[in-house]
Amino acid sequence: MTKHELTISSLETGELGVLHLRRYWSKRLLEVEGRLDQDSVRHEYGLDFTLMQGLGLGIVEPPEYLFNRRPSYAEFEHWIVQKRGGAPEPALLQRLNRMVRHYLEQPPRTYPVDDAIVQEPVLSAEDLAFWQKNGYVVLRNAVCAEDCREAEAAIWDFLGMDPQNPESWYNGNHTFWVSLFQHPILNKNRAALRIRKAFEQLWGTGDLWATVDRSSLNRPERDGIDISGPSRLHWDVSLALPIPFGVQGLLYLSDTRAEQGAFRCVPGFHHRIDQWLAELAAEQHPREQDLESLGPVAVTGSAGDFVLWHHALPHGSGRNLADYPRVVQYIKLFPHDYGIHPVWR
Ligand SMILES: O=C(O)CCC(=O)C(=O)O
Repeated sequence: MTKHELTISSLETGELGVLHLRRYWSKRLLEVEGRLDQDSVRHEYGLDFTLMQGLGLGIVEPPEYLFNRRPSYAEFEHWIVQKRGGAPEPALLQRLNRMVRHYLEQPPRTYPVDDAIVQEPVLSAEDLAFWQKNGYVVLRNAVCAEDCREAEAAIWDFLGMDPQNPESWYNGNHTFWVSLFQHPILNKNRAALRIRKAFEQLWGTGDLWATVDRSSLNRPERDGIDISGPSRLHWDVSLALPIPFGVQGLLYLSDTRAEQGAFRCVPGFHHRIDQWLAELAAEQHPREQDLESLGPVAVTGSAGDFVLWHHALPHGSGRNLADYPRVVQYIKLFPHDYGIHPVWR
């Protein structure tokens, strides 16, 4: 089948007036039919990503909806309004459209921006020194206990499980991830001021967008079966060089001990990843190496603590060998122009 040349430009809009949205819709529909020339649109990946996050939709549900329903553009816009409980308000619309134009006109920027001054910082000089050395840091009490409890309850409720009844944890077909996106308490946590400030400090800019990501509920292992999700160490970023600066994050919604499936990462690996990659033989795929031998550590925390890590660190969850699930919300704040590598390695 011949690949289709995209005819819709980023500047064409519909009722909502959101730049690039019509092109995004068109790309996904061509993709379903196997008619999208991926190479010609690779450079737009960061734009698609930011637009979907900025609209408060995330990157899981919109492609799913488009793939399954193949709607007209008007129907897609209607679905967006329903999902987010209204059209984007004027200030957001303006910010989104400014972002699209900037993305199309300006090359990516190098982060972190070192000379930026963040008002009322939340990470201390010691925290920042720890971050520099290890590539991760824990922001204590990022979210209050009540908001954690409410978010945890929303997740239990969504999964139809009872936190007090372990039998209910294993009844359905839940594995690890929780695809609950637009819940008000999850949105509230995404907007938590201390979390925003921490990301601002690390990126060196206040012009950040928040992801609308999944959550997870990591149950204790049962009958020796490992049900702990991404416990294999991995990266979520392309390993094509240069790897741009990037920060990921997770919020503990329940207290998490090391043996309770705590987050794990290899401290300091961001300093040596280039060298490590260079030393691999051509036939050695980096993602298939024995990453456990690199020395991961478990990062524990109380409900409300937020873990930030440099995306060049191999990381993953631990196996839950305790007696209560680990419940986590993933939150990442990022600038639209940090230069996601167009090639996946
Ligand atoms: O949940 C965790 O501890 C790890 C999450 C993870 O591996 C990821 O977000 O890529």
